[in-house]
Amino acid sequence: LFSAIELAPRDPILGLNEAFNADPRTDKVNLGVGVYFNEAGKIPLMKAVATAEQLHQQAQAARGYLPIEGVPSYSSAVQKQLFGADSGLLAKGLVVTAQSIGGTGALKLGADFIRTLDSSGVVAISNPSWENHRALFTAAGYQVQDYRYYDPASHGLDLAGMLADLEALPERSVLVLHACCHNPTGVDLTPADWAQVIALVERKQHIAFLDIAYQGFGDGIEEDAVAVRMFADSGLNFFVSSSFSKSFSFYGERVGALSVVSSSAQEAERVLSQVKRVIRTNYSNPPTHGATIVSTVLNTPELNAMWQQELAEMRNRIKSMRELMVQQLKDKGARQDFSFVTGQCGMFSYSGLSADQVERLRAEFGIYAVSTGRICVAALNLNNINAVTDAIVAVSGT
Ligand code: PLP
Ligand code: TYF
Repeated sequence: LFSAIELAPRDPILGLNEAFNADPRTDKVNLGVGVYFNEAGKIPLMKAVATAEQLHQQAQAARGYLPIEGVPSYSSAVQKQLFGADSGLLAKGLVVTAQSIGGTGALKLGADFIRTLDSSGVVAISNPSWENHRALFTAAGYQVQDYRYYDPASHGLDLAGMLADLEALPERSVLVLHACCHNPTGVDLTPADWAQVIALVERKQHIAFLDIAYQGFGDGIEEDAVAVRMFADSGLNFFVSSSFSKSFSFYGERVGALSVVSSSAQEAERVLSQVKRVIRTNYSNPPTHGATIVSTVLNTPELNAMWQQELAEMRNRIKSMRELMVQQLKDKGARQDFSFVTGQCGMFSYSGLSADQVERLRAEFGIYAVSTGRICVAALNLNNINAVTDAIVAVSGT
């Protein structure tokens, strides 16, 4: 049965993680995977999460099956975070939300549901994008194309290229749009840029699928929702995949959500029934623990405030690491100008380092980054940053 089966390629980023773990060097640094590490180099257990977990342990709750679409109080908290507590769409019942197995699960639910709609069958993802976008939509039966996004020369957005490529797609194509903190580049659209994208989506009848995996890592929870809020104001039907993996430091709990915006409450009810069908035929219903904890934190004012404070500290620590990195590289006489790094947003920086330079970082210094030059700024700390900037100067020349 399996004699002709081929070895599947490794996920480039998760494969890098395995290589890092197998590296015996004690001073190794992992800037590969997109995970937030605290100043001690550890994945934090947030205090708000630990408190909610204690409450749940004391409550000794039974573990019956959840509804197919998940914990109701979780979904309503997700909706408020994405669309705003005073959203007119929520008041009118236009948004339905299903709990999902992480943000990845939300993308897959959306992909499977959109296959049943009248779409072009083409999905457009940014060049570059999170690699799993391509793999996931290909596996779900779509033809995946790139749209221009990052301009290496300016280290910024190629808006004209992006708009031209979105324009050239067949009508009713699915557009995967990073709502904030673009992975891997750290380059985002401004509200004025989003307005142009929204007008184009409307004209071409494209199907927008906003992926928001880093809400709160850019400028703040509300600020990072600007794209979602602008799409909401446009009156378009669209999809949002969201995740608490990063913002709750909850990677292994797999807590995400798919939200769909419809034109009427009746339509929303029919849409939810179809999303539930996708869930039922995949895994029946979602797990209880993670979403219950997130719901408790978001719906308990003191825990919510505690969580927001912790998330702000994480966001600010990343920003200070960006600044220190740029300063150190300048002070150490790096030939390249790295000042663009402070303008990038979220966990990542597209550093401009070449694949050869990244390979030297790994081989000579035990510093792991993605071969595209993406580094996870959220993995830098005061103990490792000196070694990292020394090594970058060494491989990039002075
Ligand atoms: N979308 C983007 C852009 C991501 O970077 C990630 C990160 O893992 C995800 C989706 C998936 O998140 P999750 O780990 O919650 O599945
Ligand atoms: O881009 C990253 O590093 C994170 C983590 O298949 C990740 O989003 C990477 C690859 C993958 C799943 C998660």
